[in-house]
Amino acid sequence: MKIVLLALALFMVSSLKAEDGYDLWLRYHKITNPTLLAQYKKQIGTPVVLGNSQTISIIKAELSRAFAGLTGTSYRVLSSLNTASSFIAGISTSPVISSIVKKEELDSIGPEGFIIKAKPGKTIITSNTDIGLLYGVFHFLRLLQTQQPASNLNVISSPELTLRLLNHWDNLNRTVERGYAGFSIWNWHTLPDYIDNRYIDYARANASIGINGTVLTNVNANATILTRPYLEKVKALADLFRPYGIKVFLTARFSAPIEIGRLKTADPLNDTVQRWWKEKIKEIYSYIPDFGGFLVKANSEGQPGPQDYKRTHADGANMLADAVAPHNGIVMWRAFVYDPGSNDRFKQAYEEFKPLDGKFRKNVLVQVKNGPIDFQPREPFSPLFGAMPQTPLMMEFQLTQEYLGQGTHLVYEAPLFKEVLNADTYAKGKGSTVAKVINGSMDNFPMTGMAGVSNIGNDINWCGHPFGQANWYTLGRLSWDLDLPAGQIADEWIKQTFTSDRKAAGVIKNIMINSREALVNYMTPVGLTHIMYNGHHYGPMPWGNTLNRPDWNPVYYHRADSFGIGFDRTSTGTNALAQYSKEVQEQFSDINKCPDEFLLWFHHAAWDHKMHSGRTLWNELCYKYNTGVDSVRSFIRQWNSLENYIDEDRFTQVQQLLNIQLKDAIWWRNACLLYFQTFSRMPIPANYEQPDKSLEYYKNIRILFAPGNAPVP
Ligand code: BDP
Repeated sequence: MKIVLLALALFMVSSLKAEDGYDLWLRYHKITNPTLLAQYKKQIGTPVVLGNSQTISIIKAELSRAFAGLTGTSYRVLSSLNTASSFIAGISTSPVISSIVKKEELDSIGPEGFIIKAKPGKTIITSNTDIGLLYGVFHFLRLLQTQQPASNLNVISSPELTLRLLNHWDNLNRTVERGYAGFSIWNWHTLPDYIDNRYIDYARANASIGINGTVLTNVNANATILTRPYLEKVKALADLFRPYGIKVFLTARFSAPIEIGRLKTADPLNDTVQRWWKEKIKEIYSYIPDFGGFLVKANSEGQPGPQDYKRTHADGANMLADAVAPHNGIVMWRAFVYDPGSNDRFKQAYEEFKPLDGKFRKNVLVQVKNGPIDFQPREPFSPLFGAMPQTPLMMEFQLTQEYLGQGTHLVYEAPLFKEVLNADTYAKGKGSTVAKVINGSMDNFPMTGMAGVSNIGNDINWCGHPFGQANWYTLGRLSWDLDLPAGQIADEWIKQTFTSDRKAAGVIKNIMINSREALVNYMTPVGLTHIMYNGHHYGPMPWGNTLNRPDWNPVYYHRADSFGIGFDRTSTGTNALAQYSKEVQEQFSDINKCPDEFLLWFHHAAWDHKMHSGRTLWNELCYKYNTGVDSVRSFIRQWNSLENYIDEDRFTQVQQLLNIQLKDAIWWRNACLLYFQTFSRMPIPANYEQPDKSLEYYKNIRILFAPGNAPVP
């Protein structure tokens, strides 16, 4: 008996081929459950894909590849119907489809939606366009890969947001600002002549999760991208991406008319400047007829912008919007601004943008980071959401984990994203969630969007950390359907990426779902924020106080002193809370009612302040920092239990990274508690691990070359 079990275990281990992660969630491994396999084979039967276009060819190739992988049998995907056709994909105009799918159903799904109907032995996938069909096919393949029943389906699906975009912070020299997965995948040097296969796999991966646009270049923009040789390179990418439904966007450096146009000014109200942009944009569209438009970072962190000429953000955005409008282009104008003069960085975006509500052209969206500061482990929602009813606001999330352990910490971000989307702005009474602002339903905007700052690089597995892929996956799935629960997205991703073994998938999910809170606990519990190392933001530096701008220094954010810790944003402090609606203010303004996890965001609380947990604030900090470390220990134990379920390469890779994460979590805990203790003068309760090094030791740690801290080109 023992020998049989051993043989079985050995077989399981050796049957797991080493994987490098390149295939992402599109692995199409063979279905091992015989009942399901038989059912799928019956549904596939003789497959046919109707139509004729580049996208249709892509669909056929994907189906052949997927069906062969999933069933272990090769299929020829036919182009025309015959009596045996059992799997039919085609757009709605083909008669065989219109006889099965109702017109109202087709009308309801718009240009990108799809319909899947299946009964035993017959599957129909349809849509109004080839791109919708591609999405439908990928949805069907997702059902098979996640081992869902496929013989009785009635799926009618369309995207909730119109713009579902990746924002690459990629420089032309291939460094990636805040990139932790190697260099940029865009090889500008060899484009347009050399087409890396990775460009196509990138497009496939995005299409498989509904991402329909990509901003290729860094928000800290380089005007060179708008010159002819580079436009030829951009065109090559746009041509490749088009049949996958992906539009290309660029960042526009506001001073481009001076830098590459040899004008004396970039004043948006100057005729010559306006004309220059119109001509430049005409030129772009001559290369890329469906160019999406621009993403702009202006008058932020030293970037040029309309305020250099005493004009407003609206003046700047509208000038570009007018120039792209004749070509159906759009402008995404970022609200990430924080003037050095402001008394609270939290308030700046609202102060600059709220007065401009209603002043933007119809083809402008204002792109707002999820929180008021900067992609912290936990932030309250940005007060701009709900405050600009006459302006479509896009969500900007950060997939790359600049402040979340970068390429070495396992952090599944969907719980963070959901927390923000579900937050209630009360802008129009109870239930005015951020999701409803973003999806346009609250103020009736037809154009809506969500952007994820990309975590993709040229590492073999795309995202550096094998679990980084889950955050890319989340962006696509969530911008298609904001209601998708974080747990469901994780389930899908795990089954496609690692294993559909119930027990193993459950363990991985448990790690993922708890990972973000674990990170908050060992980095910035109780509402602490921005206490990372200067510049590259890797590791703790709560004592940081040497940078010129106060609001770049950690001490600005935590304000620890002998009385207590935290940033008073109530009426006795900077009154940033006043930017929220009354109901939101009420949740946070009373120090005794404010939820523990946001306490130090809004209050300067005494060290012995009584938390809801019953502990004093100091003891709560000790508790949370230790809980965070313990969580990582438990992730390691859980992961180690998966050795027989995951291929050796990825198993070992994640194992090693989790060990780094534990070292870092302990570093964070010890450094922060020792430092804050110099103010609280209270002991770390004896039931917790005591730091084994001194504060001086932690202060002397120098991380000089953390990745991603790319200088602006
Ligand atoms: C901050 C990053 C910086 C970006 C900036 C932005 O540290 O590298 O340029 O955001 O969003 O988080 O513009």
